[in-house]
Amino acid sequence: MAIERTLSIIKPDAVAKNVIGQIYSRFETAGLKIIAARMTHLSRAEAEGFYAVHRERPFFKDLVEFMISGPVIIQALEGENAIAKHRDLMGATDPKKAEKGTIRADFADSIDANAVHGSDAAETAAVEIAYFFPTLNVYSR
Ligand code: RTP
Ligand code: MG
Repeated sequence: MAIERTLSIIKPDAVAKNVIGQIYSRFETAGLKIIAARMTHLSRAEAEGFYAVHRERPFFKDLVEFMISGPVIIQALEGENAIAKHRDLMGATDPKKAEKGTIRADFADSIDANAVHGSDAAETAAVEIAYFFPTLNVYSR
């Protein structure tokens, strides 16, 4: 299986719930290494740029408002099959539909406040990692 990288965000609701460590622990248990990380409060322009693919969707405005409502933690994860593995850990977009034991089932409140983001494909992962870590120094271990 290929070693991949993916972009992960712990969204403002999960940061506010004080579950950063619990979410990081799930990444580590699943064999995903945190190879870059930073905490930031996104500007409106940063959030709009990140979610540009969703610009025409009805939920875009609410999504941007939510993502700038408080600090987030952004990380690049690396591991075997990292993109799909991370999405399995997250669970379905709507926490009501997320499988038991997933991050969204355990920590998310709604489809808007859904705790985490994860890249959905190799191409988007590369773009998203470069968006937030333009000068990524990878600490391979
Ligand atoms: P993400 O990008 O955050 O990892 O989540 P995802 O792939 O599961 O969902 P996506 O379709 O990419 O949508 C991005 C985020 O927009 C919000 N959303 N709201 N109200 C709605 O119908 C709706 N649909 C999506 C969610 O916060 C979702 O994570
Ligand atoms: Mg998505």
